[in-house]
Amino acid sequence: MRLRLILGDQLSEKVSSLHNVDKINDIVLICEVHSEATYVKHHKKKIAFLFSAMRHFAEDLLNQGYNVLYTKYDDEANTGSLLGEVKRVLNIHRIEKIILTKPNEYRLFSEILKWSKILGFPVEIKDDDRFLCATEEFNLWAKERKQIRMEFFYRNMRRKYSILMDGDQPIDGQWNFDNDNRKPPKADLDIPQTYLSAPDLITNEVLKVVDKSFPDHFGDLYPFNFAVTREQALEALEEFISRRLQNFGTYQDAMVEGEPWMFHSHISFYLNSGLLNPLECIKQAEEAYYRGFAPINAVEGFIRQILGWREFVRGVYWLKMPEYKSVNYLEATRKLPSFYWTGETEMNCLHQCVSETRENAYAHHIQRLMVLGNFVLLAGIHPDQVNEWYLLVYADAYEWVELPNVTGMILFADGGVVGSKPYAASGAYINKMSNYCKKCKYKVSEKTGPDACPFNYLYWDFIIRNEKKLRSNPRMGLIYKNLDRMDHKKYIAIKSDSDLFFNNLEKDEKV
Ligand code: FAD
Ligand code: DLZ
Ligand code: SF4
Repeated sequence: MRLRLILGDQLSEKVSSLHNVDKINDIVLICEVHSEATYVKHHKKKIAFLFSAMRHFAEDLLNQGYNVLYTKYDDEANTGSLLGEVKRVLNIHRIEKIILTKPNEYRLFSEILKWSKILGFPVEIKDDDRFLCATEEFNLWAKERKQIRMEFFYRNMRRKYSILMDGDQPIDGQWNFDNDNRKPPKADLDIPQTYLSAPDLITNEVLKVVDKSFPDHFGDLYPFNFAVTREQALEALEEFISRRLQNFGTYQDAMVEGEPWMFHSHISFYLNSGLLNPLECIKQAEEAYYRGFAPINAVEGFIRQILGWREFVRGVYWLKMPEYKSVNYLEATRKLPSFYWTGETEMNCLHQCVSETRENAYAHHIQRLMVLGNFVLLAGIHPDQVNEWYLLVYADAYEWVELPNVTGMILFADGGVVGSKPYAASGAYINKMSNYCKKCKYKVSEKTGPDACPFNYLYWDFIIRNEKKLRSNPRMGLIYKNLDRMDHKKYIAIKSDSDLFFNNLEKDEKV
């Protein structure tokens, strides 16, 4: 008899820990535990989503004849930790071996590596083959290069899986159609509603538990409409393909007040927890292109996110951990402003993005990168503070994907592993790609002074502050030429506006 432990983000019958399972004799253990629910204070919706998805998955396995042991969060005997729950099973059943799929976070992986010694039991950790690029394969690819870049990794992955390929060339003659994917939002965009699923009995029970047990966690628990089963997640995917994929590329970078979901897919929660498999999402999008249902810029753009970015950041995570967690190339030191929790700021773009994050446990990529991320980069917030925030506010957040996006993509704290230069931008970018500035107290057209958009002077303050580290970056040359030509009066105004802004931030005054 073997004990097969399934973690909350491994909810797939095809997960490697279930390979060659003996349905009758082996025990499948799934448990809701305090340690995993609180290692950061996850958004309430994230906990509710995972607990409900775990319960539905366990029920599904039971119906198929598996021998499932399930620990509910409020079970009296619940020890509160994965190790404690495993020990409870070992005390009662004659187990020969524990089998699990490698956890996707370094923290838990290193803990579990010690189990065999602690328990005096064999523990077999199998690779997570739900990803399309094995960590060894990524490490080999990275080792052969002085510098790793997502674009070249992605081309290899397209070839490997023969996705959107014509022989060994990309179809339509281009690997990447990003130039067509930067349209600002039109005024009369007709944006379809996101997938909504009504809570059933299981979900309602979970919602009560979360409401009662995690009152001090961030975020709104209600309304709760996530998919919680594989069938529902497949419906969500199908809705995306049929209703939003056509416009995914064109408006990929656009932001509209009151429209948190735009034309994105909203499947990251389901992919990262195992309800959806990455290749099936890629294949469905590819098929939509071949059926003439969606244009190449949309389909290629969507596929690049999953086959390219998602696999690339996971590769970087395992390549660079554990050192990656403590890098701080730009030596950022400030603490995260309180408005990242409350949304109380006069900067309308940040107010909108924080409020939507609190309501939905979701923000789309450009909100995460160019509004929320841009601000913490320009303001020099310490990477630990930023990482903690991103890891707990989003329902799709796990360290393997969150850390490279935060430390690498938004903060440039890795000195250029994930991106070749910082994604710093002034208010002009946000104004071009959104309608947020229209209702803002600040004026995006003003560069300095009390009414000026803070992104405008903070952008130059960032460039000045980090000159030593960034001037030699070939992609920053033009920016530093502009700085050299800057009028002295403007330079002084930028410095004094920024100092005043940071002083107010420090005093926790409303900015
Ligand atoms: P779409 O825009 O529809 O994209 C489709 C899929 O592509 C996503 O579901 C996701 O699986 C994948 N994808 C897209 N961009 C990325 C990326 N940069 N890295 C990895 N996968 C990507 N994604 C997470 O899944 N978890 C996180 O914790 C997370 N944290 C992020 C933090 C920051 C600072 C930034 C800039 C990005 C982060 N992302 C994260 C990536 C991306 O923003 C989300 O995957 C995306 O917003 C999820 O929404 P969607 O499913 O509608 O995505
Ligand atoms: C995120 C999460 C939460 C909130 N709760 C649980 C849980 O109670 N039980 C569990 O097995 N997993 C949970 N998870 C997911 C784990 O944190 C995740 O498996 C690790 O972080 C590795 O990616
Ligand atoms: Fe944001 Fe500046 Fe626009 Fe206000 S003016 S919404 S702060 S970019």
